[in-house]
Amino acid sequence: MTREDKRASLQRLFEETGAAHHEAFAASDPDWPLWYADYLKPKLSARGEGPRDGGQLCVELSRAELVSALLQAEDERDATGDARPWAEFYAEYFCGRYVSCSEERLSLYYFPSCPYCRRVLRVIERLGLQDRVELRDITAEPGRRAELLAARGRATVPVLRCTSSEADRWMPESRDIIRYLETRFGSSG
Ligand SMILES: N[C@@H](CCC(=O)N[C@@H](CS)C(=O)NCC(=O)O)C(=O)O
Repeated sequence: MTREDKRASLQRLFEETGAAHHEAFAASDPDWPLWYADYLKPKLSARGEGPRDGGQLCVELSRAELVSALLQAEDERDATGDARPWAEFYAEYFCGRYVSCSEERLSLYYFPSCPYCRRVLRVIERLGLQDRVELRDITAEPGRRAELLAARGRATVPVLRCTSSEADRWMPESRDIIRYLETRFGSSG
């Protein structure tokens, strides 16, 4: 499956989830992320085997992480005022965070005194990825900070940039980055 196939499939899955939720709750539901997470979790599983929905993401999300990601997607949609249909926005958001491409070049935007960055740097060292992940210190290289700002609208680090012929995606959140690196390059990956 190409990244675009996965994006389109995720969009269909979000649309399906929204419709199922609408059927279950005619009125608004303040706990919608919990309901969505329970509906989505088996269908998003990294190791799922469903012909249509299995293996959508490159990491296995817990229920709590899924709830958190749904809330963050909604927050980002609200903050950016993105006019696309919500399911399309969510699909792009989840793809950016959790779908990997083949033959990616990896670079980490960071600065040395940032504790979240240090957590990621320790994992890079532990997994022996020093030659695999290019380090881009945004305090030493203002051009790197400008790239980050242009791509994400904010200079918060760490961010792992994954570039391939298919896509150029920017993965924020130290937890996500660590899990991605461990899943892809660790002994259990
Ligand atoms: N939840 C984020 C927190 C990242 C964070 O707070 N980074 C700080 C540096 S330690 C930062 O970049 N602050 C500057 C900004 O947001 O512009 C993570 O775990 O990666």
